[in-house]
Amino acid sequence: MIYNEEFETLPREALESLKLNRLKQVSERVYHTVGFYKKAFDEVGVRPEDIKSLDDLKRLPFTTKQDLRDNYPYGMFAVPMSRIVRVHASSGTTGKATVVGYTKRDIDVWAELMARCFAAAGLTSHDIIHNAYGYGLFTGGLGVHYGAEKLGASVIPISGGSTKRQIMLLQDFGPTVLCCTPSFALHLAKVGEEMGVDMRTLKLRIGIFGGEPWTDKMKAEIEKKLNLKALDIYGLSEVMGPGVAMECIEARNGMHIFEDSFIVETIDPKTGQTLSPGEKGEMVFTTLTKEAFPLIRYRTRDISQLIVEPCKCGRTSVRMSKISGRSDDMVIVRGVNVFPSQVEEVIMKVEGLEPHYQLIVERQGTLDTLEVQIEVSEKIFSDEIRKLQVMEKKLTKDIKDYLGVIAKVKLVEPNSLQRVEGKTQKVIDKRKI
Ligand code: DLL
Repeated sequence: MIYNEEFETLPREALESLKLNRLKQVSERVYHTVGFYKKAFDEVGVRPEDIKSLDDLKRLPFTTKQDLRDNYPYGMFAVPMSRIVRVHASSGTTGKATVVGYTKRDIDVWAELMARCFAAAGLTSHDIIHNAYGYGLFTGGLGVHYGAEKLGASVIPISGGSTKRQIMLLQDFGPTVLCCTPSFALHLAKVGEEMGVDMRTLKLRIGIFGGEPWTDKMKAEIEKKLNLKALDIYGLSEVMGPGVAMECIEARNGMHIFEDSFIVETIDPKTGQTLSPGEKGEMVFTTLTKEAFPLIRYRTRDISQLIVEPCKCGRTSVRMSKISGRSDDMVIVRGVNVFPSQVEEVIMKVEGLEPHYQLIVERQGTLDTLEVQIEVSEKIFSDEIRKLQVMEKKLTKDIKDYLGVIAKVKLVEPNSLQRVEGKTQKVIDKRKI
């Protein structure tokens, strides 16, 4: 079903014209309300009135995650705090994280875009949605929640964790739809199996999974174990949250980008040059409808490619293929974004630790595991083993507190981590993603 016929099936020409009008408006607005953009536009010598065609977008400056951090927490907001009704923050980051704000209207637009996603997945008001995305600063839980209510479906706001209880509720409440990260879906399947529950006989028919990269192999496994159709949903807090793009049930081939709200570009991450549709590159988004936190050419670091061929579902928007990686080395461990630099901050506070460390991410069974290997000084390494263990335990706790992720910490000999041109490789991701 198409939720919003007016925008989702708009002929391309009309869509391009709508995008251009909205781009002009948003450029004008950010230039006059966000100090960062006034400066950034001035630096490249472009004024909002110079935007005469969609091609002129290329003349506008990029926005990066660092820009958002530099303006932490509210420096990029385009409205006064009195108009902000909600704040979210990017998962896994504390301290100078990425903080995003929403006006009442932003929340309504987001709910509508999420409702469109659910309709694209074939959901109706008769569906019961088990929402196991985390509720809180993470956009997953509340994003799905508001969209599901907007569609008129019934939501079970279970949030993350308590796997066994979730399995009980999946049996008792009879949800028809499962929303969570793909790795949690596999985890549910595994724990259910261990509990002796036949997860294939639940009423689930559709799964809406995203928030982290996943492969077609994972998709096939989830579908087999939970006996449902798995669909991909994409989004990021900075740009809105979940619901920037969604796979449709009819084609299940790429995620439709809601172009009346976002202009998408793919760029070469090294040169910043815009690529042609079909070429693989970094996804860049400009928001067209956001009031509180508009972004111009936001560099996501996510690698994908655009599909411009018309889709059989009737939507006229371009699609993006599954995310195939990231152009920086952020890793997502169980849905939490982990930056090597954050681990470094924890390490650097402890005496005797070397700034040489490595994050090793693996998938054991169905769950992601993170091991942090850190070189210690010769003196510490020659200490008795018990002392090292105490230190490892303390670091595990510090990392959990600071990053919100459980890591196994292993202190290793000086110079034992492999170096390439003098640098240790910060991330080794053994999951084949
Ligand atoms: O993960 C928003 C979201 C919640 C999307 C629930 C979908 C479902 P952040 O915590 O800001 O927001 O993390 C955003 O997660 O830049 C991607 O690297 C990754 N990501 C999100 N969806 C997908 C997906 C939410 N479908 C970061 N496939 C993004 C691959 C994804 N990676």
